[in-house]
Amino acid sequence: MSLMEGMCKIFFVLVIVLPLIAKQVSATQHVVGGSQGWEESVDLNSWASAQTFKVGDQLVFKYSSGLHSVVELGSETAYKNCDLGTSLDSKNTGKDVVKLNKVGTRYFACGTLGHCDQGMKMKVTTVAGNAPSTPASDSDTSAAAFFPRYFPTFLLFSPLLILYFLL
Ligand SMILES: [Cu+2]
Repeated sequence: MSLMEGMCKIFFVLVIVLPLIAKQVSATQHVVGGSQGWEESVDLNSWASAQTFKVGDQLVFKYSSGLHSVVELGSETAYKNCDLGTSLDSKNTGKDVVKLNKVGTRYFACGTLGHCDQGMKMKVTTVAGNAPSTPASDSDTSAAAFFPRYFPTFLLFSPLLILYFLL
């Protein structure tokens, strides 16, 4: 194998194979409320319950800046009572990104007077990165659960690998 050939193969792996692997395991961006965005008219908790939020994913709140805002609340009680006074964080750019960096439940509400009471609030539960959306027992986190998840990737790569060794 010539040096040129070797370099071509390395180039192939770096440019074609690695980005595909990276894409497969990359985080998901969830646009809150779907196409309508962070709006009073959207049933935000219905939207949220249809999603699977994994550690590393991001929430993107899209709305008209000045009309709404995003306030993160620290507890279920604050969430239930729309107690915005004890907020953990507040954003108002109209395109706010929140990273879901750990497993657990987080609470968001609109900071505009009256909006939270009208139902503009949402609860988000984040699960572990490679776990299914329902809590898994220890046996489920083994190769048996891992393999089906990554099987499409293997299928995708096998022709590429065969091609690679034939070249
Ligand atoms: Cu609002």
